[in-house]
Amino acid sequence: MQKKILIEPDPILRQKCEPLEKIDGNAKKLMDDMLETMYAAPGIGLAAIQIGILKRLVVIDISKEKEKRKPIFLVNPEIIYRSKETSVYEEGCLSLPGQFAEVERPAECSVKYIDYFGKEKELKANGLLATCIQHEIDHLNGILFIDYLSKLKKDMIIKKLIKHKKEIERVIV
Ligand code: GNR
Ligand code: NI
Repeated sequence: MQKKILIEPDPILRQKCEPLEKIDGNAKKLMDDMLETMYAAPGIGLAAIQIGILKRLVVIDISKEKEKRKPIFLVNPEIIYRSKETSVYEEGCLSLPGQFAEVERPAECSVKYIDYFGKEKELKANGLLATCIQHEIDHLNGILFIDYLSKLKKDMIIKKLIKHKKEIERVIV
C-alpha cells in the first residue's frame, strides 16, 4: 500500500530511528510499502521515517526508467568507510518537494547492512549510489540535506515549504 510522505517542517523527520529487531512479515510488508511509495513518488530512495515509521530501514533504486528495477533494501545500515575524496551532487528529497541544492559528501562509501532476507551484507558504492546511501542514512538520524546549507539558504527553503503546506491546506478546507 502506498503511504503518505511527510514534508518538512515536521518534527517527526528530526527524530532518531531505532534498529529493526527482526525481519518478520510486518517488516517485509513495511519494506514493500516503502518501495511502492518510492516508485510512485517517484524517487531513487526512501527511509521509513519519511512515512512516519521510526525504524532504521531504507530502500534505494537508482536504475533508470527503462531499465529493469534493481531495488536495494538496507536494514540497520552502518557506514564503515568514507573516502577522503568528495563529490558534489544536486540533491533533492521527497520530504522537501521542489527544492534542490548542491551538497558535498564523501565520493565513495562502504555500508554494512542486513538485506530483505535477513542476510548480512556489505556494499561499496560511488557516484549517485554513494550519495543516495549517505542521504538516506542521514534521514535515520533526523538529518536532512538542507542542514548542510548556509542558514540563509536553509531558512529560504523552509519558508517556501511552509507556504506550500498552507496552500495545500487551503485547497482541502
Ligand atoms: O529521489 C531522490 N533523489 C535524490 C537525488 C540526489 C540525492 C539524493 C536523492 S534521494 C531522493 C529521495 C529521498 O528523499 N530520499 O530520502
Ligand atoms: Ni530524502
